[in-house]
Amino acid sequence: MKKIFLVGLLALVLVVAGCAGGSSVTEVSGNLENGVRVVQMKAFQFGFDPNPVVVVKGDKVKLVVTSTDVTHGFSIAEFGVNVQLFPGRPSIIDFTADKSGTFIFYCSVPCGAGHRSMRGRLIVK
Ligand SMILES: [Cu+2]
Repeated sequence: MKKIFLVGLLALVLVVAGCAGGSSVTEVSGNLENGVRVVQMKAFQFGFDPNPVVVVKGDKVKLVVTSTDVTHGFSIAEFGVNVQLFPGRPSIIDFTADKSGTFIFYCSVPCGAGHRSMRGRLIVK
């Protein structure tokens, strides 16, 4: 009985969270500039902004990622991306979003206690 209550409560929390998140989750990130989707991003201990990053399948994507604190990395295995991010110096990451789905991007440079949780989602829709 208690378990059923907990499952019900969890479902309610998820519904409420889903409504609160609203359409922003599926809104395409950044701006189209000369046919390239440009997304300015920040990396910090321990996360990325924006998160998720949303693009459209077929987009030529240019991520401009700047660390606001220490040296981080930025990696998306499925798109062959792995670069270092130096504090205050934008790194430019170009790739074509040629497959749809949800992909994890993550910090690839040990940066402190929360390094393992420093990740986000790239949604290609
Ligand atoms: Cu890290």
